[in-house]
Amino acid sequence: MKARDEQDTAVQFKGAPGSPYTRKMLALLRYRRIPYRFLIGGQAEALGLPKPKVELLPTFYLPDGQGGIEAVVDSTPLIRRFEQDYAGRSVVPPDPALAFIDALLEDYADEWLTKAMFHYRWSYAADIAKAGAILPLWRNTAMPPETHQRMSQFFSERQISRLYVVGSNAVTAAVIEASYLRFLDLFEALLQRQGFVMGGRPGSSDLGVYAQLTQLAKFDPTPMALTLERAPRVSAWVDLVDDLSGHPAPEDGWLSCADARDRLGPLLGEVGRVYAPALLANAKALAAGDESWSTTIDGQPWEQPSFPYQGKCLHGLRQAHAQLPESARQDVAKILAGSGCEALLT
Ligand SMILES: N[C@@H](CCC(=O)N[C@@H](CS)C(=O)NCC(=O)O)C(=O)O
Repeated sequence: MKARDEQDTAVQFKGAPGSPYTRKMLALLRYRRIPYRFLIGGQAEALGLPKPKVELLPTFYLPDGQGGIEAVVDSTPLIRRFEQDYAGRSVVPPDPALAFIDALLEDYADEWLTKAMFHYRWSYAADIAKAGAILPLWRNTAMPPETHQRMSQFFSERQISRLYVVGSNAVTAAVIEASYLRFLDLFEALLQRQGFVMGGRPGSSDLGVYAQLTQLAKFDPTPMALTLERAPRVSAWVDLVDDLSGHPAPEDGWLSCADARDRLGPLLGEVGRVYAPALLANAKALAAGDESWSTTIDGQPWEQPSFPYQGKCLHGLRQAHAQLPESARQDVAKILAGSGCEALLT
């Protein structure tokens, strides 16, 4: 009888190991000990599950409140929905100021670090060859060789043609790579002081960072070699976060607001150096109706198409900041002072 109940209560979702946001949610479900059913390839369709409005991985199949099932995408709001739906082992710090910093760093990982992930995977021959070979097989390891060949080619060409979407191009490549190396140095230094971005237990920012590192540090040959050589602790950390279902999640494990500036200041400085100017220039272009924009990031030229989703990210951060109690806004101001991230909030 028990097996049937667990099957019914398990949250169902579709994803792929090569999708960083899929890995983000897998790590969340394991850490929070939420039973899940992981669907790959065409399994969701075979089960007659609904299609999401925007086909993105991961896709969750959740109650729609009218007795039906709806297809839901986007890891950041999903993490917050599961904070409501499931009790215990929260990944959102109880301190509102720290929760805001956690959300900002999650966004940096989801929307900036992912540029390095996509750039390295579809810019270098060794990385293109490996991703092209493996990604289709993660949908179905039993596919015939000719199908595999065809899908490898199709997938590689499609993704290479979409590099411009994340802003990876000849102008920006050096900025992206330099930013990733700085991130590695900063995170390697932080891991010598604490086990997670959010202190002694993981926050949603840890899941965001882990998500991109599952590819950058553990799959794509070029950044993987760079990461191992330059940041062995970062490489080791990814393996630990793969499955934190056994982590004690101590109530007093969260980083204190008092320590946040000292511990997270350098990383927030990197966010202010690269992600804040990108978000602001993108928002300005969207407001003006421009299809693309150019600006200076890290003292170098940057140009890319306008990205409506990142307009929503900035709006979401500003809204979350505006809803903070006055004392928490003051704490946030202290933590962000001089990082360059303050510009996001004015
Ligand atoms: N903001 C979304 C991003 C999801 C996303 O972009 N997923 C990628 C795979 S990692 C995807 O489905 N891309 C569209 C495609 O490749 O067609 C999240 O956090 O879940």
